[in-house]
Amino acid sequence: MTNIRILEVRSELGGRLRGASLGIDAIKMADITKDNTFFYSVEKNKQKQIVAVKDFNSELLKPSPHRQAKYIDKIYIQCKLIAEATEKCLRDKKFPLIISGDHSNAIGTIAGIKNFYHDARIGVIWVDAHADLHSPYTSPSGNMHGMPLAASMAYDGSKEYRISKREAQFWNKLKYLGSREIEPKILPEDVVFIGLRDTEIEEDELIERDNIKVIDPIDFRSMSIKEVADEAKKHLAHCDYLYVSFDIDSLDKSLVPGTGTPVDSGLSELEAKKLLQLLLKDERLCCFELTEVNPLLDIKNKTAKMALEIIDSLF
Ligand SMILES: [Mn+2]
Repeated sequence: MTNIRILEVRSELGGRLRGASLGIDAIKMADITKDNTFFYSVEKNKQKQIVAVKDFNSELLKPSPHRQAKYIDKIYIQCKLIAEATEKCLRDKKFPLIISGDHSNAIGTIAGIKNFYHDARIGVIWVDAHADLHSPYTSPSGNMHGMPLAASMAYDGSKEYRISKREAQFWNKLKYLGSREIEPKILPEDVVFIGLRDTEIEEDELIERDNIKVIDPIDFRSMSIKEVADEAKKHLAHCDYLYVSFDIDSLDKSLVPGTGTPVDSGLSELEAKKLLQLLLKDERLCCFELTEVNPLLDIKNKTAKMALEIIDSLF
């Protein structure tokens, strides 16, 4: 793929542990040790570009007043900026390659895609150990990196926890950010999970109720990677465009110690590369996001090196 623009989105406001904002720079550090650096090759080619989106991570120095959706007010502003940058990228006919801090940023990415392709059906391939289907009403932690898909699908879930009026207002703003009407940006039949293996009951209920397609580790061990990619694409055959959201924790825990919530039984490096290569070949693919690399939790930059290897093999 040649005509790309890298969007650096450093926000880590939605994370549980600190450090995901440093993921992009750790990936760049891993790049510097190579002969043909990926980022330089992007920069020197005028067709390709790198753009940093403003972040609000300094807000983390103060506690958030929002218990059920930490920093939701700032995350809303952040996601608006991400949406604008993503939409501009598509308008400029550049492919957005988003390297992001924590996964809550994907609310902005999806809003930006929807802003640009407002009448189209957007298929989402969520390559992640987690479903990210929590809402402020169901989250035991209040960390918003567990909520981006719920926001994009306008899911509230079972209303287990009470939330404040301000939290409810901002949650509604996030749910409908990038949609013209008060309607979900993403429909349940337009989502495929790959590598999902660490969910909570509230999320399982939604997946079951709305029959969301899941290809879990048991499935991808019994299928070839090509069959996994084909099945995902077939399930989304009715969609006009595809967005792949790649959480580094979809890989096995042993390969990616530098991420907030590592889980075992994940993808191998080869499986991830092959899978993403096949998904990225689809002509409908309009955006790719890599997220949740956290060098503060890493061992000698292993996870950032892995992320770099994967991006380098794709673009
Ligand atoms: Mn995630």
